[in-house]
Amino acid sequence: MFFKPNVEDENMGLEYKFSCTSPLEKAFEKMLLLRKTESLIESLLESGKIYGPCHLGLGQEAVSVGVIDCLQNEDAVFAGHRGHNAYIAKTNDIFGLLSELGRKASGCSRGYGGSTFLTNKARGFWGTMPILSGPIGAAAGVSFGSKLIGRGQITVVFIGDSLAEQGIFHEVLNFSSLYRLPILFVCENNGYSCNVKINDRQPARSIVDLAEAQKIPAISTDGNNYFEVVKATDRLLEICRSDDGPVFLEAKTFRQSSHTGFVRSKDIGVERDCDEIKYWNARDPIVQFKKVNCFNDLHYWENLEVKLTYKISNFLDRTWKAVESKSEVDPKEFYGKSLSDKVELSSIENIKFRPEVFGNLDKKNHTYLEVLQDAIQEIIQADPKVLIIGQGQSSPWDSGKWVAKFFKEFDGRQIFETPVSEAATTAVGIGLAIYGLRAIVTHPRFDFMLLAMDQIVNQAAKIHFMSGGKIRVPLVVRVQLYRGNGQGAQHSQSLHSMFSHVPGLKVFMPAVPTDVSTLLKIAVYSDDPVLFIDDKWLHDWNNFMPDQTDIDPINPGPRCICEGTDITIVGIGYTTRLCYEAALELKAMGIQAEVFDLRVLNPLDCQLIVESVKVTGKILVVDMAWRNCGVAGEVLAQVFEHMSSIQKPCFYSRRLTLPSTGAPASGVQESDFYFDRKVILEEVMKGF
Ligand SMILES: Cc1ncc(C[n+]2csc(CCOP(=O)(O)OP(=O)(O)O)c2C)c(N)n1
Repeated sequence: MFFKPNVEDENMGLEYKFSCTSPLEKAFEKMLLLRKTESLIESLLESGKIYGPCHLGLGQEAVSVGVIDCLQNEDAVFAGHRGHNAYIAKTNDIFGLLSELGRKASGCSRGYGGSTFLTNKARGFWGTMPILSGPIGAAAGVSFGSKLIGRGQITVVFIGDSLAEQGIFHEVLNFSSLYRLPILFVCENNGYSCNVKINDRQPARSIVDLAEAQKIPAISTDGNNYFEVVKATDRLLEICRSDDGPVFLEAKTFRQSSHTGFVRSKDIGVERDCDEIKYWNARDPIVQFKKVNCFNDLHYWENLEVKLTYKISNFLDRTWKAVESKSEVDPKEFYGKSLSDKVELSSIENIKFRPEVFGNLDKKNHTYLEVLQDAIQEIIQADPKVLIIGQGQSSPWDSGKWVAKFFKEFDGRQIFETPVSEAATTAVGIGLAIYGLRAIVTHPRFDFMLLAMDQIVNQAAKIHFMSGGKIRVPLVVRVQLYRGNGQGAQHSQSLHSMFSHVPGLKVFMPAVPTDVSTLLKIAVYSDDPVLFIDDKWLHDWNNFMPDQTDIDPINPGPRCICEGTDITIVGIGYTTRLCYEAALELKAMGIQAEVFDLRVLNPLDCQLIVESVKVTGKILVVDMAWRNCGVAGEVLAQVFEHMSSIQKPCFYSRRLTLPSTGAPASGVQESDFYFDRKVILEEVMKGF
């Protein structure tokens, strides 16, 4: 069903009003509306009136209109980079689309997304995403969320044929089939990826085979024939709605335009095949619609086409004029700035934590691990909207240890064991988060989490920005950092610096046990994605538990854990423990070290550290990770940027980091590779 605008819609006065009332004529009118809108965009591109890449859907209208005609209003739609058709078919928001292409503040993503990031959740269109691997996983997450909440909603995701060449495709199909998600995958197979034919990219088998191999019912159909698309979609949706499992449609079609832009005869530097274009033009979806439907009265449909074309063209002229009159995005306004500046928390007053929301003070004499276990149990029990998904959650060892005590109680309700699919699991977490749940995705190692880098950096960290602030991603990615134990170079990497580089992603790395509880709660109730680093070498730490009642949930920066005036020492994760122990020894030697736990790596606020260096004139930053382009260097840089305000000259500044090599697998080499408290003491003494 087409979306019916309600009174709250922003662009109501600019709606296209359909003339046709019979379903067939209306479908025809919709296809023409899509065609004419894309043609207008093509000419606006040519005249330079709109900016940036546009992947036009000319020639592929029957797929979007056919599929979306079979949906209910409340069903959710995602699409990829070539998403204009699906956007219009689901929302009828042509003003929002054209404004977005014109980078106007009135755009559906407020001018921050452009052609490839369109969103209008109020009308059931959740998003297009320019990275090919984006929409499929987020759609699976929304579908998972709707299944858990029991809304009976179907999620549809439009993908291109090249996605079958990407790992995420197979991971998401596997995940969706396993959890029997109510999702319809629509592969618009137009035979090309940029200028490369499908036969040069994939072996001779059907894309449908890939879905069937995952036990997903699938149909391949003529995507240029509206009636065939509707027939296939109806059949698949019937299965999906009754059986609650995923279904797959391959719609064979052809794009009449080039990959991007307005020159139809060219595709990324090569001429397109004229015979092929001619062949497909004869099978144009609008031509086919008239032919199939003419009942020997082609004349009637051609007349209707002329009338509708006139009406649509007038509407588009008016709409583009309205768009031109709107102001462009404010060049000085960046949502990203506020993203990296502070934590924004959702209303949490209904969630009862003990003894208060932030800062559990009853955790004395417990280890880091015990505090972590207690905190996650408290969160899960207090809030049914919090979900944990990830590898190893059902195992009481390693990654699942934090939920082992209560796993059975919440298994399949709030805690889910997942396949070994880092990218899909993270993508599903993103979908759950944008659906409105509080998702915690957990990864057993940083090393494995690299397979989800795309989802974390390209999707989770960007969606709020690219949607012009319209979509929030309240996702926690909990990663376990585990070193040593002979695990070697692919199971021991501390990659916190790499992730701290990314705006839009907050990075928490608590060390002090009390903070573990507090920061986990802040992470879960932050409206933006947070990487929460669980440092396994701290799990048994219980000998230092100062209360901190004044933690600022909006700006939880570094924390001073030991006061002193002779040298400033900064620890990061596990090294905070070593620095603290070193400070106790230094005290006995008459040196008063001021020790900080950096705690929050992004946003990084070094103000307290700067103040300390003003007094001590000496700083040592200790990071059990690589030196080059690392957080330790960033802390020193921030201190030096404030040098002018440092009264006493800073005559000693050092970093203690790991050697620039992979972690060894041999125990003997490990004890040389990882430094201990004594090495910190030696470094400190160089400053005296
Ligand atoms: C992960 C990723 N790799 C590469 C690209 C660059 N890219 C954008 S569109 C495209 C072709 C996609 O082809 P297909 O999926 O068949 O969709 P079509 O463009 O034909 O509609 C490519 C390679 C990208 N956006 N994302």
